[in-house]
Amino acid sequence: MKKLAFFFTLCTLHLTLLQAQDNVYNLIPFPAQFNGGEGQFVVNPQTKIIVTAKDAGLKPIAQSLINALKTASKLTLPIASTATPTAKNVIYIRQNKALGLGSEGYKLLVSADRVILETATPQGAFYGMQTIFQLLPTAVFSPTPVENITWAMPVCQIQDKPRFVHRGLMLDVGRYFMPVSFIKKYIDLLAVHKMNVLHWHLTDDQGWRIEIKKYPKLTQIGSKRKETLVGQYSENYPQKFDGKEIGGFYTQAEIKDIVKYAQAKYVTIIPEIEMPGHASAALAAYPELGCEPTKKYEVATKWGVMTDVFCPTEQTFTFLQDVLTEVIPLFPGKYIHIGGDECPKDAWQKSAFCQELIKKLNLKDEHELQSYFIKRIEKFVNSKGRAIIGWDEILEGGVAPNATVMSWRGIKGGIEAAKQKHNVIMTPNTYYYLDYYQANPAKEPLAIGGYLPIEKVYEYDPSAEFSPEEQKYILGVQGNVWTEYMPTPQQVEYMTFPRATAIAEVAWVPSGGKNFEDFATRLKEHVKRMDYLKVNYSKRILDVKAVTQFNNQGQLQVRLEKLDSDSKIYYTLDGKEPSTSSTEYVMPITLDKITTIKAITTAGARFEEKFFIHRAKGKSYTYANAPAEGVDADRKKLTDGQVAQSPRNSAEWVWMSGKDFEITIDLGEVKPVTKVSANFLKIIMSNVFPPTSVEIGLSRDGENFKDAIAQPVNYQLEGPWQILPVVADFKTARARYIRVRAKNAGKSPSGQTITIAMDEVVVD
Ligand code: TNX
Repeated sequence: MKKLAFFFTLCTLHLTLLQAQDNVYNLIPFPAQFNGGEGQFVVNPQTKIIVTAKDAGLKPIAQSLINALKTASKLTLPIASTATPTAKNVIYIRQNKALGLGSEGYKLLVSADRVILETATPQGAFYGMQTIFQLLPTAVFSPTPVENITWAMPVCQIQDKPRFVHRGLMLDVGRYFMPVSFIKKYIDLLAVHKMNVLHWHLTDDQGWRIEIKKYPKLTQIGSKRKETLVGQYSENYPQKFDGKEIGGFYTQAEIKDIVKYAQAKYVTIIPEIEMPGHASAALAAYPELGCEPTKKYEVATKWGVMTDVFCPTEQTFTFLQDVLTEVIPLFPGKYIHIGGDECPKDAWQKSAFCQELIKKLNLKDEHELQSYFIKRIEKFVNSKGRAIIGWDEILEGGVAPNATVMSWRGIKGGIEAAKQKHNVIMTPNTYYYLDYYQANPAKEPLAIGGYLPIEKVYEYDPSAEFSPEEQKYILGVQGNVWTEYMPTPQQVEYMTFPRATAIAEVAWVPSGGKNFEDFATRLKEHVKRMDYLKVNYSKRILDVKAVTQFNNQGQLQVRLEKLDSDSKIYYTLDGKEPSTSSTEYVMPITLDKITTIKAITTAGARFEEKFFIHRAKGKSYTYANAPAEGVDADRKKLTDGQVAQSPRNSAEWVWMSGKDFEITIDLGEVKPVTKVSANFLKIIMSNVFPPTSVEIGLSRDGENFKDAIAQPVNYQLEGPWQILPVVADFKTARARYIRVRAKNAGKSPSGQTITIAMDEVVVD
């Protein structure tokens, strides 16, 4: 919530706050230059929109306001074509070529008498209009009339333009086809956020989704897979498939329609045709394009990196050039994305043809062969007046001369490309992979992995670690939405928003102009716009999160945190449902026994979590065999009071590969011990096996362990992954040291090294 006084001195800020009627500006992305004011411009039945004859090109922008107000307020504003400088109660939209805010910038003045939107181009006017929508009451986004609203805009002065020219989202329709209506909705949402690129990932191992007239089998065969893996790669043993055919593709007519739709919203669509890897679907249709033409290629039914890739034969180049010859005219933008990522070289290594070619072209290895491949395609695309974009792997073996690089494996590819004076688009998986979890994986719908909460997405600075010279090559940023685990548009919306809203702000506001707390407060109003637009965004923005810590007396304290600063938290510790008459949360809660904290917030969120207080909590322990470096680096995970609830939170577990898992906990003094338990994982597909047996022993001196209880761990090999508890009941023993020894079974039935995963040793 940027307030009237945001840029004033502290003293003025104080005075204005006292007036209690501050204007509130919930603008996202927040404008580059902004001054608030007092009072408001009220839209009423007499309000006119002015667009003069010379600016007729801006009429569609004016019309969008008329339409929205007509729908939400039943007001029908007329467009007038003559303007007098002193006219009141008008919204005047006009072109000003000398504005100096670039082709996407605009200037907006809202006073009590009139609103003036000035821009050099219709695109700038479009963005100015998005700001007008956000200044109006949120109900202007309503698809049905809303009563009892004053349709007013708070007074302000704005001069705005984006930081980056590329502000995008990538949508993967290769893994799951998404209907045309949804692609249009996605474009609408990009535009609402002043984003201007849809990178459309149209082909992958699991589906080819664009009609190519010369090669009908691409869609007849390549757009359909016979079934899909159930759950994650390792979730079931053996892996399970759903037996349901998945298909779908876009005809060229549909694509033209979508491109036209996007143009009206100033969204450029960059098509991606993957090569030389991620080609299983194409090879299923045309096996002669692979290095083993007699192989039975199939449209892939599971996820991951496949070894079925295009063979760099003349036949393949002819095919790809024919495909591009049909693709290029459909998409009027400058760029064609040719993929280039994750191309295993196995098939090329085994192929006599490839090895010959490497020799003939005097290449060093298969990486240089890939580089030759991409350079040849680039030449072709350039000859059609277009430029290529490729994933950062195209740097390996030498980057094609005019290529733009998309840095996805972190930021190093981007920096490397900029050093070589190539343009870059930053889409690092470390910040912008919207297929990663955005909240606790144990409570979220299945996702690919990782953990990227919105605050981390927001925090990313695209120019970090680039030198000032290298920064000039950054075209912009983009969130990537890979859909392996997003079979429906609803799930895509859930994963994309509101994290993409954070990306939109990073892409737009000047360097150094962001503030997460302020953003989070504005976002609370912004999601109401999303409600009107029927977007299934993640409500995690409202969530309460618990962070545990120990005070200096060694007591466990729970801190309740939330992203927005102006809602309040009320909680109970006795299991009762909380209400606004429960205790208000003001400081960390100290716990001395196993407790369930239940909380609500005035923003409508609910929270519930059980905290395990046990005798070993916060106590130190030692390993007989240290786990791999970086795993449990602080030696805290096994006694931190947080009991991992799901194998998906891999960071909560301690993994020990190829060895017995043995720890000794020191309670600090001899204490009564009645029960000791620990959890182990079974993930057969990943060679994570429970121990063959677990021995839990007690000692007073750390040397002589008595009363050891050894237990076999029983489980079934087949079935889904599992958490297996082991409990040793000591009734009335006393001890200072507790030793847990879990025996590694050695080799799996298929001869692989076994990993043991354990979490929280709970001592009662
Ligand atoms: C890597 S990012 C891929 C995609 C996957 C994604 C999953 C990139 C260029 N390739 O094929 O869908 O990881 O996060």
